[in-house]
Amino acid sequence: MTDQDYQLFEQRQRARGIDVERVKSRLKSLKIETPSWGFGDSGTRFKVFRNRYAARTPYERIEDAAEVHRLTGLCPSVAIHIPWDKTDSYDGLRSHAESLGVTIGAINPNLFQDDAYMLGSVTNADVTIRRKATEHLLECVDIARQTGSRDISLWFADGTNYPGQGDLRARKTWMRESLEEVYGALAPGMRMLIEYKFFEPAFYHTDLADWGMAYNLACKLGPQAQVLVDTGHHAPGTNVEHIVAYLLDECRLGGFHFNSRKYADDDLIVGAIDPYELFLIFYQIVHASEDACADVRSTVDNIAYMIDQSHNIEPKVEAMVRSVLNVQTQYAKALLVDHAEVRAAQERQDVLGAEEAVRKAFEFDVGPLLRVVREEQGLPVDPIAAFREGAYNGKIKKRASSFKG
Ligand code: PSV
Ligand code: MN
Ligand code: MN
Repeated sequence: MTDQDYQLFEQRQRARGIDVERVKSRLKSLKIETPSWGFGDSGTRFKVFRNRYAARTPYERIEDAAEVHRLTGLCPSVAIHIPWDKTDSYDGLRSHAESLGVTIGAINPNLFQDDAYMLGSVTNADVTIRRKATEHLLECVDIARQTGSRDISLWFADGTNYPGQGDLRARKTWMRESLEEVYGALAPGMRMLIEYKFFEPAFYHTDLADWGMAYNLACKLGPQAQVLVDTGHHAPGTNVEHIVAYLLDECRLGGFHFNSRKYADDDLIVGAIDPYELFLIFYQIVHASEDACADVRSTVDNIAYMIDQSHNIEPKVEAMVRSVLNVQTQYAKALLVDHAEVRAAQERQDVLGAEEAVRKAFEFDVGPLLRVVREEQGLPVDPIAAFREGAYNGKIKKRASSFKG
């Protein structure tokens, strides 16, 4: 790739009326949160293949996250999972993160690991288990205060495997009661992000099966409750970008958990299987960022972009770098859509003209653009190569000496 490639790119985009400097500045402000659990040995329903270089403590997981940020400039915060990242001193964890140039992001409670939750957490028919679950959520709000986190990110494994196993409407009420209490404990400015999933680990029903249920709950709770879209949590064929557009229009889209799925909740590298879907999600976001309504624009500004992937066979830091670069690439392409061209085609009811106007942005090679953006930010032009050759890779290799396979 040469400067000529970039010059050509810039000329072509200028000729289309795209403000390339604005595209660059929007790319420079993209922030994607990485998950601590993606750096340790965790995840997958079948088997965890232990990785000899995986981070072993919350502190090391934050160090890996900081390395991803150092390489890409895209990941200034890291989400933590409680109790996986439990520590005696959240102040200490916070200072550790800040000393490495990152902050602690969303707090993810864990309501699926304890034996007590086998038949549900906040929806359990046993009031003492519901209480335990609510107390854990309140503990996470308290942790968020200490870490300076804005978002509490909620995913529930709650559901049933058989008709009649649970009272679906009672469970709905119990979940709302629990979340109302937790909502009441949020500090001003904090948000509760509500994630849905249509199956797994329960298979007959899940208590928050889709975006509509999460949306309804968020509306009942209040403006600090928002919906979190995990791209892996939909039935095949679901139009995820439509859900995104709908929630944006209702000012209830709080964030994303990015990953790719082929059959189930695979936690594969985002953009690896269906980059066009990711592009179309960003197309909706970029379009909404120009909305006439200030509340819609502000919803866009506050979207928490997060990765939710636990790599099981991939080298962890590299897989995370690949993931955030894939997100950046599709965002860059979405920034090249000429919305006036799309609108004009829509107005003349030109179906294929409109489709072409969107798709052509996807087909541009944004490699030269991203290279220049990285150069201007003083970042490695090829972050994966920089990681492979860098000192940090050597450092994590030393973890192997204490590896007990
Ligand atoms: C399980 O499906 C899951 O992947 C959810 O998406 C959560 O966000 C994540 O685990 C972390 O708890
Ligand atoms: Mn998720
Ligand atoms: Mn998931």
